Amino acid sequence: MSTGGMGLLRAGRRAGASLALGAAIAAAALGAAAIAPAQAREFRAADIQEETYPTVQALRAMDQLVAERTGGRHRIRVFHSRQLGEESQTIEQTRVGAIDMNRINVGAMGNMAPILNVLALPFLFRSVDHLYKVVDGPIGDEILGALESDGLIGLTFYDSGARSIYTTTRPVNVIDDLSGLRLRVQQSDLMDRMVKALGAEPVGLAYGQVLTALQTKLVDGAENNFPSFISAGHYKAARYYTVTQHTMSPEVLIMSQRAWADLSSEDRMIFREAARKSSQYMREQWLDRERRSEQQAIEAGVNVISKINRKPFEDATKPMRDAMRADPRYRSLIERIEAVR
Ligand code: BDP
Repeated sequence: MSTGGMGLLRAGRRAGASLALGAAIAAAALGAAAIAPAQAREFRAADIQEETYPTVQALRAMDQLVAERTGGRHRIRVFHSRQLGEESQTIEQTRVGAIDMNRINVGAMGNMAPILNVLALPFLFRSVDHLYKVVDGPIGDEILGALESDGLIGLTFYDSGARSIYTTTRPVNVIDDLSGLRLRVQQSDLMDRMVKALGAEPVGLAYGQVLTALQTKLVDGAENNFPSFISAGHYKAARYYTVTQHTMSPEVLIMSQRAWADLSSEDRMIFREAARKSSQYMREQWLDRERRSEQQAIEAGVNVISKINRKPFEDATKPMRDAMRADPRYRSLIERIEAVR
């Protein structure tokens, strides 16, 4: 939806009200009985990132696609900037059906949906291209489908680039520099283990607390992609960003089973297709945002350390990949991911 999607997004907000009105008039004309199987519904979607962030824009694009395809019967209302709470809270609320849709990072969901830990494993993907091939293909669909056993409907993946380590106190040039540093991680056992494997001390904190934690020296650093580093303001406190690219954990869009049950099979197809298209639309924005955020960091005087030897970081986390590969639930999945060329 390269050009169409953008136009659609721009026109969408204006068209939204008239679409809904049109649907209401059509419904009145048809009579209540005729519309009974396809009741209009507004779906509440959560995203902790701020309004201009590409994932939030993707959800808005999805809303426009859904509105267009359902004649305004269904809409998605996006609550960004942690309006519905931090990720650990919204995940639970989505599972019980209090929130209809949620855009979450797979790293933050691993405790609840362990299969997603596979995608968050450090140094699993050789490149962004490798990640794209996996999440866009049958393996991606398989993982989304598997979320049903965790009480959720997986709709699509969104980009999140690679995560890297940044610090306030001293630069990290080699793995030994991490020794003794307290690093903020997502609230995830896997991320705890990763930071320990790298020789630092993990501190699990909600996203909204990270900037203050960096400023008050509760932690010495954190890890995230360039767009989050900039948009959450972490660069103001962390003046060293080391391009470790230790994980490429993507974002995932999930729906509650309760909301899914409200959709007809035709509407489910519409939601799935709109989610998929919003992900393609997001990808175009993402690459640009990533480049701009890195540039912003450099312009803000952050010391970006990109020439590092990643091998020791990769080696130190190998036992994590081996342990997960030894688990019969994930062995074949990991081997198939590694075999994707
Ligand atoms: C960002 C993700 C967000 C996270 C956050 C974090 O977009 O969903 O979970 O990182 O580190 O990159 O908490």
